[in-house]
Amino acid sequence: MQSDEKILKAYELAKEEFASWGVDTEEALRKFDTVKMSIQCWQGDDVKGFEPVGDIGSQNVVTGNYPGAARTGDELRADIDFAAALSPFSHKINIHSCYGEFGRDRKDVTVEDFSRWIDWAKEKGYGLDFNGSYFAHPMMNNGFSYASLDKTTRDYWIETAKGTREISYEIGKRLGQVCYNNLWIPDGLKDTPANRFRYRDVLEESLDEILAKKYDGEYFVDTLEGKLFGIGVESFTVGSHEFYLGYAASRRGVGVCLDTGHYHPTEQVADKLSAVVRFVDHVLLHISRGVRWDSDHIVVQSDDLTALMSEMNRGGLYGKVAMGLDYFDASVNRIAAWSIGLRAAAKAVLTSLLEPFAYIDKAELEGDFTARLAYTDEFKNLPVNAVWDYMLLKKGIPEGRDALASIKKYEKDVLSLR
Ligand code: RNT
Ligand code: ZN
Repeated sequence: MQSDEKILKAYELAKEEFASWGVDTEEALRKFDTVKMSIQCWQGDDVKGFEPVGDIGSQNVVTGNYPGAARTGDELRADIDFAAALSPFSHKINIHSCYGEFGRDRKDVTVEDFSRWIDWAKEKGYGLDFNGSYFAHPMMNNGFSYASLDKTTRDYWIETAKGTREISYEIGKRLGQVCYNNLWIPDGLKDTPANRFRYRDVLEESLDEILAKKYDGEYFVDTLEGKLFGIGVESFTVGSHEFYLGYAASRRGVGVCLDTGHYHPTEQVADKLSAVVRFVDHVLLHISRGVRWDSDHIVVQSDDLTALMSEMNRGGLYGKVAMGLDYFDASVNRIAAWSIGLRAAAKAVLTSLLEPFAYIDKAELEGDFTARLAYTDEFKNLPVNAVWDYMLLKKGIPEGRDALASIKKYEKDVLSLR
């Protein structure tokens, strides 16, 4: 553990260094406190949820069987609390309709099935976000939900989706803050379809029906999450990025969710923000780490993540574009999985707030691309970590080594007894 004195000394030096670049570290820290990050509940139990559907194949492929997964709502909430305490963000918690606690099917759940989540969120000061679960269910029809050509299948999932909007709106109202209702469906084909138009006609019609009812935007936002491909649907995904982008851009009030694992591996979501936010009313980011494909690896520090947050800050998007983590890894301690991702995302946010952007912006305006490149590379070595340590100290959050030690202790005392 570093001594407080050392952290404070290093911070004073870093503060001077940033000031010499025209950056006020205190201002950056104040801004940091306005940024919210949604924690994906499903990292804690490998996207299983609490329905009595049995062990049915899922469209979300989870790797590993590390001991200690949460088995009940109370265990999952306790684990999330533990991870949240290791993160400097203010948090929302992102839940799925398969996490209702009274054993009802996801078509029949109402806001009451999530009352424990809501009471807990209220008590801890978290916001909540919501998703319909369109996977791992007997009514999935060869991997299709409301883009299915089969009417019975489609109708079941359309009703389910309508219900999730009702629930999200009620959650938002009860918590007095916006609840994002994210719609992601895995619907797609292993091999090349004969008629792509037919599937997309069906999806458009289903969405029109699902989204017909309007809700008060203060408490509720719809987002549609596209995807390039998934395991088993390599050739065609009905709800592609372009489909939802076009859909959302042509309807007021509908948003899109951009998941950083859902594009060709060399595409960067950082590059998409400035294009999307001008035409679509709401944007939600799912922060994930694809390794070769949408592999939902734990988020760690990377150039892509830094670029994404940098773009958020440069575009003034904090507070406008919502953010949540989205990955699931069962091969390591699940609490560590949350904490590593949260802390990596938080470091990227802090880095973005400390970036002496004016230097590169000015260089670009003046056509001095030499200076733009030189400064950009120089900024990578500014003493962000000294500000990070100071921020953790001020918030009473353990530094890296201590965070890991506390997770190991929780594993021994709590997780290993499950
Ligand atoms: C899947 C999507 C989706 C899910 C969660 C569980 O590729 O990213 O967001 O990960 O809803
Ligand atoms: Zn996602």
